[in-house]
Amino acid sequence: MKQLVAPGFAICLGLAALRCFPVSAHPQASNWRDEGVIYLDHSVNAQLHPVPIHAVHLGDGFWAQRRRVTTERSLPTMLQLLEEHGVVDNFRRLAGHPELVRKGPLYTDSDLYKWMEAAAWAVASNEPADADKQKLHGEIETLIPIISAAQEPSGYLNTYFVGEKARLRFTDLPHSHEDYCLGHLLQAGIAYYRATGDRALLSIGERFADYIVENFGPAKRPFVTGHPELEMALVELYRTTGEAKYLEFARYLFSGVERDRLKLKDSDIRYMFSGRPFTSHTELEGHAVRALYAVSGATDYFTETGDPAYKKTLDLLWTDLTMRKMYITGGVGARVAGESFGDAYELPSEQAYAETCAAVANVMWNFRLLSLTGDARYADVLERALYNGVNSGMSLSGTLYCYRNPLASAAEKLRNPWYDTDCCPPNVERLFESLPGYFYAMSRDGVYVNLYQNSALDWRLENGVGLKLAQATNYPWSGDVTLTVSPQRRSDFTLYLRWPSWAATAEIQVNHQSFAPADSKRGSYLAISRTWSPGDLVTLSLGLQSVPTVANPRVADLYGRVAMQRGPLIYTLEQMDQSGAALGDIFVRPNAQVVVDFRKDLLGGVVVLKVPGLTAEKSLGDEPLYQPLTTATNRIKRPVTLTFIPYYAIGNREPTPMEVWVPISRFDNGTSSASTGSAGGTGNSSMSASPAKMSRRSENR
Ligand code: FUB
Ligand code: ZN
Repeated sequence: MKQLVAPGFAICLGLAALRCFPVSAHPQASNWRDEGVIYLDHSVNAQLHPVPIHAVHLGDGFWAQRRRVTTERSLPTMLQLLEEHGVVDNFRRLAGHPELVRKGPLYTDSDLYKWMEAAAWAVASNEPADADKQKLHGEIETLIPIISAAQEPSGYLNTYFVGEKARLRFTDLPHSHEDYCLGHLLQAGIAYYRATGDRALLSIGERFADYIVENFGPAKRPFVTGHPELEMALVELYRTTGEAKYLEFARYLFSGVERDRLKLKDSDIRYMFSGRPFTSHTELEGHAVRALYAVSGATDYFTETGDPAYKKTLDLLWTDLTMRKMYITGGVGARVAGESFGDAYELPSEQAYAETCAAVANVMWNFRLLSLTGDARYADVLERALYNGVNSGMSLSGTLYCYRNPLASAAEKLRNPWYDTDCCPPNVERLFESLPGYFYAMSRDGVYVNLYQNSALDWRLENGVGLKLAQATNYPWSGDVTLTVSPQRRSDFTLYLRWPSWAATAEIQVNHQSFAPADSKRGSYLAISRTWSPGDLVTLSLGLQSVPTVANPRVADLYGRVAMQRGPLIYTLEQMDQSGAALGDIFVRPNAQVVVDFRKDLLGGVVVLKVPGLTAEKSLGDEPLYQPLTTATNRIKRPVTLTFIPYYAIGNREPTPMEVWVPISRFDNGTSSASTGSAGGTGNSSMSASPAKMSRRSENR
């Protein structure tokens, strides 16, 4: 097979049926300050161009709070833990300290790289205090020479495969993680370059990438990514340097041609989600993080090349994820064994693996698909995973982390400061620190608001006209958003506002006049095309209701159960909030009136849902395992008020039984037959945009 790659020209695949696609031309010397988390300004197939992090200023609000904790608590404590567990010493050992012993599993290098990526995005952003930024910047600057000194003259860099183990390099590709560590090194180097213009870390990654490209390939030694990650990094490296060889190597990795030369086993191929042609996949299987990093990289590859076979496969796999294999939290990975996907509709709650890294990967994939297409359904999934399955991954204190994110638990201790496999903590950190780069994107005809958050955008339209957008909102507690649109001068463009699929209604006013966009439907972007003048005011009111949600009956574990969702947030019961009613004896009456209550004092300030329920008078633990249906339906129950908290806040007080999917009371037929107990709301129907002023109120669905 002949491969021709010339940026700006075409990529041609296959000798027999030669097909060529235009390849994006990424200029060699890009302007580092203009580059977003992923840099798509020159990507021929990208509909959206994410703005750089420094173009976004966060005001007080949900993500500002989470990011503040990340910068001020998580990053400092995590670096200390990485030091304590020898992760930095593993590099120092190769840099003049042979007396140090290598510690930890063979992929620890990647944990430090992820931390550095997170710190770099913090440095790139506007919110951290100068002192914090300087400290983080200084820490990266201190680490770079240590890493550099561990790099061999050939470019090879890995702290595990050294000395005695050097002979094992690239001999066990399915498990060695040399590729995975390089991927994270490149991503850290790119982030640091985009934050500071300093190529020092990037150059280290490039040298190792060059070593791989020079030594491996179709006519050289065979290579496969045992843990996909490198693909994404190589495409981003191509976008950053303009060097076509990196995109070409990504193509080689996706071609899956080395199965025979590497004697790969079928089980390895399934587990790795690589080693066979990417376009031959028909379902998501194997190790969840590997698979989702692979599809993210393939989306990047498609964004640059436009090979239609990739899009077809990506569509198939996305449908498989969202129709059959994703938790309601956006978490992914049903099985502990192999940290893997389960079969279709296999979504157990308590046994769920739902590794934080997999939810992070879900966000990364959907961000790429969103940028590729401008299709809001990807933003819906991104938002679901971000607010729930990723957000649960870090405690409110910023110092404890979930590795698994189950949807039910019998008081398991879910949060720990450190894991021997510490992949998840710095993964959440890098995502949170890069978040400002996700909120807005530019397109050829205007600007997209992907996520609602108190924030300001200070950037420019693609015709070069400066644009400021000021967004005021208390999202996700409120669905009201106000935007002040200020182009540098009167300009024609389109403002795209996302109508999340969870919102039944979306009302828009432009300068106090109702505005009805054409083709408006939930789960899409609402296009407001007009001549904008500085100071134009847009208000968006999203119908924010508590929505009892059921799963497809094919999910056996969830049949007869309901989860509460309000806006993008999934809710859960924790035992300690239920006034003594045992979680195992509880039924919810989902169609009864829900009362929302903003509790400033609770869990950093959350809206709780008070939902009428019933509890069995006698513990269900005393009932027989099997009994006639009529006996069961006649059991005596008494009314209780169930208090739901947002899922992301689980396990922040003490280990306690927890449950997202709650059995539905069969007595509930939509009419209120049982007392709502103490949940009786005030009936105040106006939800203030200010959480502080948000009092208890009833929500009718
Ligand atoms: O193998 C490296 C990381 O450790 C994976 O991404 C996680 O799933 C965990 O296995
Ligand atoms: Zn992880």
